[in-house]
Amino acid sequence: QQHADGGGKKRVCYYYDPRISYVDYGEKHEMVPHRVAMTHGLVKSYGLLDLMDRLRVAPATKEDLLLAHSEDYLNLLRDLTPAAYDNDEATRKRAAEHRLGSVPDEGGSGCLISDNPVIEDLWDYCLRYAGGSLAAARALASGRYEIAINWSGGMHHACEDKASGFCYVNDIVVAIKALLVGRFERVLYVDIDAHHGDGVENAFLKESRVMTVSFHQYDGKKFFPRTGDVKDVGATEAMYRTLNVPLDPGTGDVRYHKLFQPIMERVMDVFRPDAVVLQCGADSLAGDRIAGLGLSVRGHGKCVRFLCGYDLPLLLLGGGGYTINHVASCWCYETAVAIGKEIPDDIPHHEYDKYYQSQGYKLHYHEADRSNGKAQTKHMAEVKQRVMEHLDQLSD
Ligand code: V1S
Ligand code: CA
Ligand code: ZN
Repeated sequence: QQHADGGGKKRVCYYYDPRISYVDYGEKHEMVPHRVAMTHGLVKSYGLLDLMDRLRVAPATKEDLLLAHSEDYLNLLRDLTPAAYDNDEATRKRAAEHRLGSVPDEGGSGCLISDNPVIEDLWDYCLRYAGGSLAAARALASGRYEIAINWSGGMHHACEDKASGFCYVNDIVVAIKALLVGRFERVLYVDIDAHHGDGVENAFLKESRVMTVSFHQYDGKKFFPRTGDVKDVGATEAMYRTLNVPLDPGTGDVRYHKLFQPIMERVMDVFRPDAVVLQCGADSLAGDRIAGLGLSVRGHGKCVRFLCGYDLPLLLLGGGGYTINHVASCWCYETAVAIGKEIPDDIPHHEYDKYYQSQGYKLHYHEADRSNGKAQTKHMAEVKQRVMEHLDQLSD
């Protein structure tokens, strides 16, 4: 049951490792880890660090990552350096087998820009962001905290032996497995990133103790990773414990929540999780550089507030988000939602405040509505009906 007040004060812990924010995917790449330092700067400037505990933990180990990945793939990630990649043909071939480095486009465009580049300190980066999510999961399992946050996690596309969509290791799968061995019988995974949470979905397709629900942009199989059709509901052993909610480009707050709230209420009723993991990818915000959904910071945060309203341990993770000032505004606001503290719209003076000039130094920026009214309403009603029918199967 939801709390009537949508939450109240909870014990919150937070992971931030400054080393992650120096990671460089390359000049033309859209993934900018510095956005996590900007989020931290904003969180600090609003005084939120005093209202939660900071998790200071060692990076994950290779053994931890074996919860989600093959040993062969982890050995490659550990040993791969830009120098070996540039100078050795055999290394390039092996990397390509695991979708690392410049893989020619499927369409044959000849484009050599890589989704998953071989970057400096790749292994250290993986161990640190996964270590944060693992520590956060363990903090929840210890019972000391009700909410745990790692904005540098949420890398939902990585597969058992392949990188995908800017994600090298899947910290979410590692964290969920830690929750399952910790003390939780059933774990619910909710993914509000604009992309389909395919890596997490695939990892738990046959696991009836985990339910995965992804809301994502979906336009006729053109948008990465081209999966997540409403008809995809998982394998026989755990049928209907996979839910996909495809959304039209331009979907804004009102339409999003016409689906999110009733679907999540029903999921909570029929699955009755013991813990919840929420991937808060901020590329579902209006004005993102690569995705086309239209949530406001309040609309995105409403998903967090809604799930905080249940009396369940909650793990909040980052994910996508490519307009970095919007991302930092959103994750700072959601940190405040988790703590149960109202924060003013005016961004305080701090070391990164110049990044917010284009949004008038306000947390709640405004973007033009790009939605296409009627067509969307009809399609969304159909999606909602299909998803509710799947949930009826689970309740039988
Ligand atoms: N959409 C998109 C997009 N843009 C890029 C990209 C742009 C510039 C670069 F320098 C490098 C890559 N790649 C993509 C997508 C992957 C999106 C990943 C989203 C990740 C997440 O937000 O869900 C979670 C962190 N990749 C593709 O569309 C694949 C290609 C088909 C096109 C791009 N080229 C580089 C690879 C093949
Ligand atoms: Ca999603
Ligand atoms: Zn995304």
